Amino acid sequence: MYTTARVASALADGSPARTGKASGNVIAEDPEMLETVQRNETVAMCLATAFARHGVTVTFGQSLPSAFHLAAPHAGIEQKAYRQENTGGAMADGYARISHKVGVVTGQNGPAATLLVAPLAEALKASVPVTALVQEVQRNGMDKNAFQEFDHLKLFDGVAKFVRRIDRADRLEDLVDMAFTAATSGRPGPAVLLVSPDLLIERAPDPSPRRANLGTFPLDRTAAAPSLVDDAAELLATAKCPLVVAGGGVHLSDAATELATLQESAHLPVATTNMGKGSVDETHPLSLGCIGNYMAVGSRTHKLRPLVERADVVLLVGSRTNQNGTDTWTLFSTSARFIHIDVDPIEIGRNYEALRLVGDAKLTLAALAAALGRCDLTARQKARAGLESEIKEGVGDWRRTVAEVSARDGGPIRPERVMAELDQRMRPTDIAVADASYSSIWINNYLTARRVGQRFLTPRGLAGLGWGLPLAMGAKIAAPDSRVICLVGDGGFAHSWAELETVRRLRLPITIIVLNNGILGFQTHAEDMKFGQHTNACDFEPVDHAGIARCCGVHGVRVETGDAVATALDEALASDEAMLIEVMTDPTAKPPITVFAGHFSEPY
Ligand SMILES: Cc1ncc(C[n+]2csc(CCOP(=O)(O)OP(=O)(O)O)c2C)c(N)n1
Ligand SMILES: [Mg+2]
Repeated sequence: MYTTARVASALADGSPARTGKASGNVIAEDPEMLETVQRNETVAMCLATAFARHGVTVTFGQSLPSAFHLAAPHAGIEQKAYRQENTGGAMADGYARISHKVGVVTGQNGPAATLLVAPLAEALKASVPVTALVQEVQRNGMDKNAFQEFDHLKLFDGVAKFVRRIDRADRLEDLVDMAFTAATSGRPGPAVLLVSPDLLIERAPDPSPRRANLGTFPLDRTAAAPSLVDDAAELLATAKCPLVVAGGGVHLSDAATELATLQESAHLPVATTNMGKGSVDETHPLSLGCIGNYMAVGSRTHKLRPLVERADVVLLVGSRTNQNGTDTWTLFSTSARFIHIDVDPIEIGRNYEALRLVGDAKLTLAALAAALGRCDLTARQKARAGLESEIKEGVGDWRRTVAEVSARDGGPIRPERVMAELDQRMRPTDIAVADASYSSIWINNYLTARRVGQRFLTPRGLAGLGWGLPLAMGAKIAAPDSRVICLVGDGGFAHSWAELETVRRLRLPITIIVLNNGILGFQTHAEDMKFGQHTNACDFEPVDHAGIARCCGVHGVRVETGDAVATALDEALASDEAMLIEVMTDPTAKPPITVFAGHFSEPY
């Protein structure tokens, strides 16, 4: 039997193993071990094969655990190498959101593991199944302050649904299956598997009888009780002014088609939250657009707020009813009745007591549409024309309000101009991705979902800066045939611009638009509003983002006037390579955030 500890030490950090020999390449010095590794008869191969069984074809990694990554290609799994773990985790997140498969990120123990906390936290809050495979120190070094040893079980406890260490080869597949089940079942979310490098190069155990693919979500679909669905249908059919609010759970459940059927057949107006953007076609006459914390003048839904506020029956679908999605819980009438479809029972009634439809959105919406089909829908039919003209008038009013700013030539450029040019060019199959801060609002307020189920990715789990670019990279890897457009602010982009080299290396033809207003915009304006001044963190020295792109081998151009935006966009969207457009924007421009009303003249 070979001494796996020596090998593990060598693989863990590249330092020479304490073998007494000068070389750190100890596998090569041990013929039996070398043969096992080279023949791929290792636990690492067994782990890769188990991941492949769950449909994993891509991991986001940086070499470690090395034995896993060296074995994985033999199981059909390709490593997409990131430069930094924060962004690697967000790439896995973007990949999962688009592919409906588990996103896998891998990383080293200690410092690398700590950097995975942030992306897993976002994935937990946004209900995205990401599995992190994290290296442990070798088993005989545990609890001895081994190099980069850290208590990973505790570290990940608050950001994952499931955290386990694989200690024995013969339990490996059991734990892998539990991790994938945790990630994809119920309310999806992150799972973490910890594994020591010395275990990975042991000889593989006997083959496991496990055959299931547990790597797509939702894993299990359960519908709400039929009698409750009938009650909900009756409430909606007889309401004076019903409203559907679609959250991110609609996308997670792949339920957009069922929602569209409900909207059309029961004549129901549908608004979405940020995460639910695209779950309905926004060119449909009964689609309001996004509602939440940006409904001031300049918002598509500004004039539609009365329609939301007078709703007497609100159907919430896959929503956390969080602060932004409800404009700090002020959007709905206190006398409204709620029906809430959600796979997570704890979300139902958290903020609005509701008729509880615990279940998968797809199945439950289909059942609800069928139940409504058995109801008398005369009231709904009668109300439809009035609703459609109210929505048309509201959206028309918005377009007139923002027409001038959206057409402004010259500089500094207004983001509304950029969005107007982009919206004209968006295809139904395009995926738009934004970073946190204003970028999320620019895309969700100004781009139009042109089909049922179009995707707009925003890091709204925690609204962290730096997610935009890696989410877009993951999305592009998941959907290579879709054009992916990524909008980021200059502050947020600084969190992740190191990945431009990765964009180049992985040959990801995405369009990156950096809105360079030279400030932490949202932060600045929020402080100005609250304190009449802002701190010295808010203003940047000039940065040449197009130059940074070019230095990393990515085509970069700077645009300084509104009339030059179209040409740059056309070039980027037609290119089969990545391109970064740096847009020099007006630092006073603000999206229509409701709490700004009264503090800045509208539209801002
Ligand atoms: C990781 C992280 N750090 C800090 C914040 C707080 N924050 C929210 S918006 C914002 C300003 C973002 O500036 P920028 O990315 O340039 O976008 P802009 O608002 O200027 O368009 C900050 C610092 C955050 N959301 N996430
Ligand atoms: Mg900025």
